[in-house]
Amino acid sequence: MPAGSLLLLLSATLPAMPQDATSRATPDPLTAVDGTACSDAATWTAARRPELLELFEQHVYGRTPAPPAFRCEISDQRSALGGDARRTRLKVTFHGNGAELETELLVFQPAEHLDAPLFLGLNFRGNHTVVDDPDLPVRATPAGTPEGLGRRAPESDRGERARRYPIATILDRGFGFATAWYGDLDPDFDDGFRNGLHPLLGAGPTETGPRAADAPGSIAIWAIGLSSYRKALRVLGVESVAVFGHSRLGKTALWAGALDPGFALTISNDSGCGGAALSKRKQGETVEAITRRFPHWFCPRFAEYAGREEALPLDQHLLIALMAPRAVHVASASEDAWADPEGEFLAARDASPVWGLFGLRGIEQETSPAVGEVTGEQVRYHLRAGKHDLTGEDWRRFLHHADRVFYASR
Ligand code: GTR
Repeated sequence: MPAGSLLLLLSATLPAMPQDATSRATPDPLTAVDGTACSDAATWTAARRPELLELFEQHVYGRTPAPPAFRCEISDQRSALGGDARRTRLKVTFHGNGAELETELLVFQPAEHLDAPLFLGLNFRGNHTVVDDPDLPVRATPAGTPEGLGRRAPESDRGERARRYPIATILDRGFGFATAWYGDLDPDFDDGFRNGLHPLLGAGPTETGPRAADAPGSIAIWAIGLSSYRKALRVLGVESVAVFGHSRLGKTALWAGALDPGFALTISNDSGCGGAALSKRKQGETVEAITRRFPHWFCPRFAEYAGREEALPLDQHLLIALMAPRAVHVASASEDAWADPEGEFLAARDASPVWGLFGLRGIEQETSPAVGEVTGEQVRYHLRAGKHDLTGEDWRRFLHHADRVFYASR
């Protein structure tokens, strides 16, 4: 019997598969807006990639301002982790439009391998929360709120988030680690875009009326900051960088990876709506829910799709596709329904055909791996048991993937 008839017979006799497993996210990553089929890597890169970037700029994150000017200064460099690491506090001062913004990048490098590839990501509560180190200044505010701004965080915050960042293990595995507080780049509340990098980039409030529908939100600014930090790391001899982020910072890592081909590996952890999860499924957090609570993360136009996701001319699998042919890793947690783990898997799966054009393998299985399992190659997905969080198990998967990307011969 020809394969086609078998398929027909099967579909006639079996109950319908759940829609997720059979249907593909739309639009098709390989068909350009004008209908051109992109059947080779060169056509995809020349025709499809730029229009996808443009779609995300217009409808989700906002247009990307020119990269900000910055200067770097090593404010403190010393041995750490019992001599196994060199720890650097790099002062990165952005300037533009007559203003300056001072930020700090905290960098750990294996002492014997200073040009090691490195994981770069933003953190939620300040560099002093990432590691318990009495020599680090407590300089971030307790939370990105108007009330918190300018208020010093308590000493007890030191190392408060260290469990999320297994720095010693990361270094032991031959990688560096760098992080900066996201609130330095743009405080995480809606202030009309007067603070953070927005005014320096000419992306602040307008005198003449409402912001343009495609004016960049906070995710865009955090992503641009990550790209600047990647470049700043060259001062310390680092050339190969993986960008990572959890939750809203996972959304940010994806947009940073999409914008900046300098990131060899992009890691999204539990990024959910506006990150790796498909918007049109409307599972967990919806466009309405996210733009109501966090309008400042996105460009104003994204809110127009609240309750009408089907009208979006894109979906988040196309954001993942923008990483091609570089490596991308999407991680979900089984109890994190708000981030729609299934929608994150489907987006990674449906981005994967783009890697095929480059002779690379993405995710080939139709259905999500079981809890505790991983799937895929250059596009990889894992589903951890448990809640919305960044855990040792997530890092074990990221390190394994980074081994393949940066140390293929290991
Ligand atoms: C939630 C938000 C999510 C996610 C999360 C986080 O409140 O709904 O989109 O970004 O915050 O960043 O922790």
